[in-house]
Amino acid sequence: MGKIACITGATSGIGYYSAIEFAKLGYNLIITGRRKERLENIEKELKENYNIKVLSLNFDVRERTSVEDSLNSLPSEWKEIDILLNNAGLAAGKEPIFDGDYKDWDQMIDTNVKGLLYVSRVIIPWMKERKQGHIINICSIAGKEVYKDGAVYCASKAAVNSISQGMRIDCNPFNIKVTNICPGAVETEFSMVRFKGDKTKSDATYQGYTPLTGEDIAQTIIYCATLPSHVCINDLVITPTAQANATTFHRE
Ligand code: NDP
Ligand code: 8X3
Repeated sequence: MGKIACITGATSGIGYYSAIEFAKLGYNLIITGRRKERLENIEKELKENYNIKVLSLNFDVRERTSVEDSLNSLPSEWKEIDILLNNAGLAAGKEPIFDGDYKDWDQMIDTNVKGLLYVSRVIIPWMKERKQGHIINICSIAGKEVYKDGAVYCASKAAVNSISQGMRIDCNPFNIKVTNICPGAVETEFSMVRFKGDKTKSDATYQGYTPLTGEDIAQTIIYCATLPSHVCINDLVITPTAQANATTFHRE
């Protein structure tokens, strides 16, 4: 049935734009997210605009049983997944560790780390069986460097960084590529989620410079996904030109 990409967190931002870029290349898509109506609208949009098949799976990556039941219920032809884009994730809150909210910590660790593992645990054996596949994990520059008031988000992404390395080693005998992508500032719903709807704080994140867009990261993902079969980008850090590292921005 042609190539298949499975994208977690396709209801907005990087995941949404990646779905569009993969659709342009003719990939059939499995798209996931918690917001059911959005997911269904995106499924409709993709089917109308591109000549591809789309399946939407509405689950929370933190709920292991839902992840397993949902993915395992896929028809067998849909299990032949070529690309797994582990993108679903978030930051919740930004404060010193001693003021941190337990619920935010749980949400970040459960989503960014455990959710990514739950999805991968189901899909990797299918890739292993077919001796082909490409896992693209959306990490962050926060997985490479720690910044003030971001200890737990940074730790969750440092875990993704390590998991990507471990996956690459374990999947190495099975012709499975693993790419870890670490973006700096990308203007999506990310900051509105992090600051819990505080638009002033969210807007301030992107003030005085041109941030990356979801499309920029989607195109980078496509670059990694379309290289010859013997070439694998292992690790890629991408920032706006105005961002030198996790904390240094040139703002006008
Ligand atoms: P968005 O908030 O726009 O998108 C996040 C996506 O993740 C949404 O589709 C959301 O879907 C999904 N998601 C969040 N929690 C869950 C959950 N528990 N179960 C299922 N899906 C979930 O942000 P981005 O596009 O920016 O973020 C995508 C990834 O990129 C994240 O992993 C983020 O950490 C990472 N990243 C972002 C950067 C940035 O500056 N924006 C920079 C570096 C990395 P729904 O709410 O429908 O469930
Ligand atoms: C998102 C980028 O710098 O806000 O992962 O952590 S940052």
